[in-house]
Amino acid sequence: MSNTLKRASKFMSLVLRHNPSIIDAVLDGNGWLDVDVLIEGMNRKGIRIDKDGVQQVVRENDKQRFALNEDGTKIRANQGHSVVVDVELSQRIPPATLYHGTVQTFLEAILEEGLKPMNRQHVHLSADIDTAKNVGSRRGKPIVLTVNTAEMSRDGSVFYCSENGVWLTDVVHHKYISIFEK
Ligand code: HQG
Repeated sequence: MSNTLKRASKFMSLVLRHNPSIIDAVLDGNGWLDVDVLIEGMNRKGIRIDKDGVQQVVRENDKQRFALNEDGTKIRANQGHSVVVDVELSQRIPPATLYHGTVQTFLEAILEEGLKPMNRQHVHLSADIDTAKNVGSRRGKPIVLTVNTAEMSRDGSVFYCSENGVWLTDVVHHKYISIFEK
């Protein structure tokens, strides 16, 4: 993907997950925004993009962060929101273990209070260690935590899997967490 489209993609994450008002837009209850409104708003902010560009971002985004509706007139982020929307996540039984990537700065608090969604709607978990490492390394030297999801499920926790394969849950109590790799 060209650097121009990468920049557009980052801005789309901002609009569709966190701050639609930056282009004077409002997401509907399910997180959708009219593609035309997005394009017009982005162009007003100096980010040149057209319908083909938006479709390319949706197709080629490395983590498949976005989805178009059936007729391609609306777009939303698959997960990662801080704004309150219902992206109709499907409840799923997770693998027995999931992983969370973080960094040393947060470790003490996490081992004491558990994993919290912080600014997002959910705690994000990964099915594989490499993904968790990548998530952690956004902030520094990654630390990978193992989450005992089998036990969490037995104890009544509910898990969702987003369209792009990110596992989500509301909170993770510290008793289900152990350090996989520092
Ligand atoms: C930490 C990216 C202190 C948590 C990634 C994390 C992911 C605590 C940070 C997605 C804590 C929140 C989400 C506690 C959790 N005390 N710190 N009790 N509980 N934390 O960005 O999981 O590229 O909201 O460890 O790939 O890092 O945006 O969550 O470090 O899938 O698509 O608080 O974002 O995807 O940070 O990343 P974030 P995350 P995208």
